[in-house]
Amino acid sequence: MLEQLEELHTQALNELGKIDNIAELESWRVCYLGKKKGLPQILRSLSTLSLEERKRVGAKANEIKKSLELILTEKKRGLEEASVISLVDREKLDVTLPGRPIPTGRLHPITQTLEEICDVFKNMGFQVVEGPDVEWDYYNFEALNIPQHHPARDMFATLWIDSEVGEKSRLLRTHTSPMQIRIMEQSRPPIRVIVPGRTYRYEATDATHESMFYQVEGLAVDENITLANLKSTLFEFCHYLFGEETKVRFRCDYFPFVEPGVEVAIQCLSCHGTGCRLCAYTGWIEILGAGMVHSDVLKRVGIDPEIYTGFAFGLGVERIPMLRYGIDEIRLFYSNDLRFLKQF
Ligand code: FA5
Repeated sequence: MLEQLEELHTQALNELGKIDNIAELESWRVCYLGKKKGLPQILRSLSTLSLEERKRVGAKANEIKKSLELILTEKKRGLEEASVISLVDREKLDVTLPGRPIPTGRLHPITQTLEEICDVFKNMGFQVVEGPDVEWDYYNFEALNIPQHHPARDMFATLWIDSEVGEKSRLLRTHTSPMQIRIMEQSRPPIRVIVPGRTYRYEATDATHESMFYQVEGLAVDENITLANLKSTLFEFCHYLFGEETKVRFRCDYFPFVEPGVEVAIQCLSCHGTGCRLCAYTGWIEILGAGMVHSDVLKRVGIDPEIYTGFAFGLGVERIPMLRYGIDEIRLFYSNDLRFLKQF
């Protein structure tokens, strides 16, 4: 039996030498030191021996057991250390490598322009308000002196939501001017507001026309407001945005909800007035329509035109970055081409 123990000891040590991971080491432990196999099994058969032999074999078996337990602990520690070292090695960080840049978002050029426009008017004392994209026929047309069958409806090719005709028909607002009515219904003079927002028209697109575009509406109602106030406000705005030297053209125009009506254009910054694709070879780019609020409009919202007067304007937003950066194609703003958008 002593020989049997020696053999077991040698075999255990040989096998242990070949082990290089924790899972195999555990199998080895079960095999040689586990309760059912190996040494403990041999120790259980001691009862068949004489007292003398039992003492000797028992002492030897305990000695081997202790030696195997000791060597098992050492081997386990060694393997654990090796696995930590290899993990550290695999996950090692090279702190000298350059960091990965975090891609940051940016504001769309039209959003940037809207913010800039709002800032200019805020500095002049205007308040910013917003209105609904889906509008009633009443606000978009009727209340602005454009009743059913009025030829001015042709100026605004409309995307209708409801098919029935009448004040209660819904549409996608063709301009931000309906907000003039909503604001004057809700507040009394003095009024100074601007309304940035999306507008929609059912029209074929070209280099300077989109079917969805932004406008900023302006409205000022108070005592003694004159056309001179409108002109100075708009000139101030244009010079601030495009530079003091920029030529601004102020001409008569017709809109049923203002009297008189004007149109404001900027000399094309791309060709300096000689004519190019951006200005449709006219030398000028129209950026807004404006005028003095019509007395009928004031009466309709309960403001006395004998006491109060007002001016209003509606500015096309896309035309501004087009002029400033020489962009000759409005559709680029909404075609989601990152090569274009990343330049702003
Ligand atoms: C109007 O929309 C009037 N509501 C403006 C107004 C407001 C007049 C207050 C009087 C008082 P108009 O249709 O001209 O007007 O449009 C105003 C501006 O919007 C134009 O000068 C132009 O810069 C821009 N615009 C018009 N149609 C388009 C389009 N399809 N695509 C891009 N911009 C456009």
